[in-house]
Amino acid sequence: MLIIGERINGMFTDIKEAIQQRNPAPIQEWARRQEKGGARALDLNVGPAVEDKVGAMTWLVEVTQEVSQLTLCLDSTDIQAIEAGLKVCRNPAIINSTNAEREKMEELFPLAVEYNAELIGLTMNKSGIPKDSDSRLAFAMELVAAADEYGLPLENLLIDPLILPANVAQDHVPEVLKTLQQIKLLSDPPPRTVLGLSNVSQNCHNRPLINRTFIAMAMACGLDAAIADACDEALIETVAAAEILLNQTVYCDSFVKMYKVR
Ligand code: THG
Repeated sequence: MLIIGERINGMFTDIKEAIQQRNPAPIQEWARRQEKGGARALDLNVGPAVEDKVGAMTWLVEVTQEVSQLTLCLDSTDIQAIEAGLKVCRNPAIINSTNAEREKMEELFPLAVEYNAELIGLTMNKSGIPKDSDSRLAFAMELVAAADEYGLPLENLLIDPLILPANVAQDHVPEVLKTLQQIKLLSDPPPRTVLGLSNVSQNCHNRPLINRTFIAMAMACGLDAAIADACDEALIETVAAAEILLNQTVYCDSFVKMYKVR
């Protein structure tokens, strides 16, 4: 399981302020903490409140790279901000994200090819997120077809079936699990899958319990990566145990420790 640390996101007040003041310390501290926790990539999102998204994303990439070699996941709906981030990334990045809308795909797939980046494709279009797994799967198929059309290697495509908060969209949760299973039947080799895990528990009680229960279920349905709270120790332990139980890693007594070391 690839854990992409979620914490460098302008939706958090400390990150928003750090971006406004161009203060690298909180960004670099969270980069270190997430890596120590078990993250092997870092999501970078300037947040909704920032005016100069291009300048902010460029700065986020630069200050994060000063302290971390991890893969950076450039999270923005602003294509200019994504491209600015790609320009300063030392290592191949993850673009987060395109949806299945033609206008979006025709900009973001060529960008991913040009920068040898991985690309997250959301199973939605202008009309929003569909409820049932069949409609999510139809968008997944369009994303797979676009990878072929634009020459993006299928290994570089990650499909996100989009999980919503369980307290407002409870009936979506099993549909997302079903979509994860079905995506694995789309092609051979199948595309990989990713989720923004913490969405599932927004405004719910006992968020960590909901998050770690859901990630174990999603892993059993084939989930490959999650944008998640890498500093939640119980979550990382759950992921390590699930990898053992799914026979994805060889059992050893110190499997939790080994998960972080890898
Ligand atoms: N798919 C993809 N990318 C994504 C998401 C997704 N990026 C953003 C998001 N969803 C994943 N990241 C987060 C980060 C934080 C939270 C949820 C998802 C979160 N934040 C607290 C909240 O809203 O309650 C903020 C608390 C605070 O302000 O301190 O839960 O689905 N591809």
